[in-house]
Amino acid sequence: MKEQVEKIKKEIDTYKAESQEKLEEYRLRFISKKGKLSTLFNELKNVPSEGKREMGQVLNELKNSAKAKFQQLIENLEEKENSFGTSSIDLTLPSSYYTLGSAHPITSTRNRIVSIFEKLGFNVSEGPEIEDDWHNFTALNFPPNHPAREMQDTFFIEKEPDITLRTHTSSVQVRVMENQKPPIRTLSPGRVFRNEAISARAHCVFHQVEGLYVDKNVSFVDLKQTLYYFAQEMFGKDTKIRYRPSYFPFTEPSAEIDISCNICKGDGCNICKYSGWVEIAGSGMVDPNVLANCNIDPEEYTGFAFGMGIERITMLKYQINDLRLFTENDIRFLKQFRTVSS
Ligand code: 2NM
Repeated sequence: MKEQVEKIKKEIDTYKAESQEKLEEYRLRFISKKGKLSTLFNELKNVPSEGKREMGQVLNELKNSAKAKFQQLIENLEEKENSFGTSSIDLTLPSSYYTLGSAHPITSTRNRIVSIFEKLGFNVSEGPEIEDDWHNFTALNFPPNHPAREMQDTFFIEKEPDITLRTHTSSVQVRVMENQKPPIRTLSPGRVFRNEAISARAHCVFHQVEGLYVDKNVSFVDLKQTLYYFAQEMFGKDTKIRYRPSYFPFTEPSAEIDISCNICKGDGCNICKYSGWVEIAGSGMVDPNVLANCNIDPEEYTGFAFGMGIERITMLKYQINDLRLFTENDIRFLKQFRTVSS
């Protein structure tokens, strides 16, 4: 048995592993459960008892040095593979392909809108999606019998007639006005909910951005210039803008804002229904009642506000003709938007 030990010792001492395969071969041959050392340990029981102790020690030493040698072989091989020139890794091969995700078009439009208004000094305010009647309707000057307060238009929380899913993000701005003194320049992007059947043009969950500017001497001119700047930044320098009189409970006077159709450049197409203009937002001067409801003195301060649908802006910008595409998560649709969210 002694000769066997000597022979294996020599084999181990002279073993060289130039590759992973050789390294594995070493492990299998010497130190695995079926390796030569295990076999020797099994034979220990046949050694006469006077020599057993000594032989046990010899085998243990052999086992330790075999393991130490294994570590040494691993280190040598790693060093060899990492050293430039002799590396088994081919640095000239093309790198593996990264599949980067991309922002949802609604997210990138939201970010784009926010960054345009941030340049004008607007900050971002957010608020709850589940609202009370005061913040969603009453403070915003909706009369008690206004049709928007009906079940067909608004989602009410069951058995809680006072609690709704917000139908616009103006509710966030009521909270800002209640908690903050003018000057206020704030933008409220967020999800809103209306009780509507889903179609190519309507959805019960969609996204809005509302803007609010309250200070001394804020006028309709400020509103016009602000939204003109937005339209040009969002849709290009040759974008024209027009205002049509309208009505909202929370603004007086109120106006709807159209931009020149950026698809046909005013020549007429089915997006603008051959009018050359497309609607992008509603707006107006904040009704004095709304300011008073939020403890802002309407004698001292005036304000303008506007609201737009993020889906609508995205559809106009990318010529998307069906609102449902935004929520179906069809990867072929989403992959067309490579913009990474900022
Ligand atoms: C719109 C149109 C016009 C609006 C009003 C307010 C607030 F809180 F100041 F009263 N926020 N947003 C507003 C005004 C929203 O969306 C079509």
